[in-house]
Amino acid sequence: MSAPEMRICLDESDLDASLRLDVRRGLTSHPKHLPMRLHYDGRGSTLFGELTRQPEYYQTRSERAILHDGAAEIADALGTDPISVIELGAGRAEKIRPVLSALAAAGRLDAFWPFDVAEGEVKDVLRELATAYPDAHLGGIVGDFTLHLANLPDHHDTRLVAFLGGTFGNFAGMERSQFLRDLREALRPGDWFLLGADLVKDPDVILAAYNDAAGVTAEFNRHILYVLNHRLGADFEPDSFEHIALWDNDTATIDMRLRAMKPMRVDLSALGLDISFAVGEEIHTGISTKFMPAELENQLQASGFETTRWWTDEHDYMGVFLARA
Ligand code: AVJ
Repeated sequence: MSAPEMRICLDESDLDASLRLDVRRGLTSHPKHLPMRLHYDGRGSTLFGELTRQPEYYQTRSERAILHDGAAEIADALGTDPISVIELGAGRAEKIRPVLSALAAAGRLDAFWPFDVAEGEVKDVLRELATAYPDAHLGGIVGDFTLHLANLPDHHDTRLVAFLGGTFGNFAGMERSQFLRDLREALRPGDWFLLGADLVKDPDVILAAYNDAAGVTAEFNRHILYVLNHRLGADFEPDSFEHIALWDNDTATIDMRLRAMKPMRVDLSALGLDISFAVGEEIHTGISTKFMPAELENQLQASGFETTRWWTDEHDYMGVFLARA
């Protein structure tokens, strides 16, 4: 078996440069802010895994149930042609597996391409999948799906781009529309888009998912300060910041912050920055928007997709939408 093809759209120096730029820009803004992606280094990913196992965090288990129960229907809805699957933000490619297996069982899995920022993780998951899907062409894309969608592989068959886990909700409104337009632009008529999205529901259920009783979300949120200490030689005291998650009913959005519990001055030596915090001052660390199905279908159609079908779980907590370019 030849080594999987790798498309490298960014490398460690690019990641380091964007880290430094985003942190400098975010911590000298008013209000201060940091990009959510910085949470996900090794420990951050481990903490996130623990977070998804908290009883309050419904997203992962709800979407897993939808994809497990609906995989055969989704594969059928894709027609009868061989399919090349590309998963954006694939991680360990656990979320898409039921669909890969349903296509492989029907002899229709032509190729699978995990797309993620971490080259090592992409290579690891390709090694794992070579055993599970020996007849599929495997390749990896190392990139940022907000910048590198023009690099999607093209085996001249029908493509399915999957974007699961509710990460779509982390885009701000304009970014979301831009992402959908860029993706539609990168696809051919007849290609497919499989989108996992968190649905509007009782705000108490949503707030609990971002404030679990065990405090794992709080630890996950504070972890971004450990990342800055480690990567930029900062001297944040993470325990002097309180995890805050607010629900904005008008925008159907969870808004996460870290609130300073005392006045502080933080030295970010690698950036030559000295940042002060007044007591109560906050760092915005990310949003997570929830969707009404009809609203999401409208957004997809406005971006040049036709939504063909969508599936949900027994509680109507999450939605998996299949749209055709
Ligand atoms: C993995 C980005 C979808 O926004 O719900 C969970 C990340 N942050 N709790 C989300 C997260 C705090 C999660 N996503």
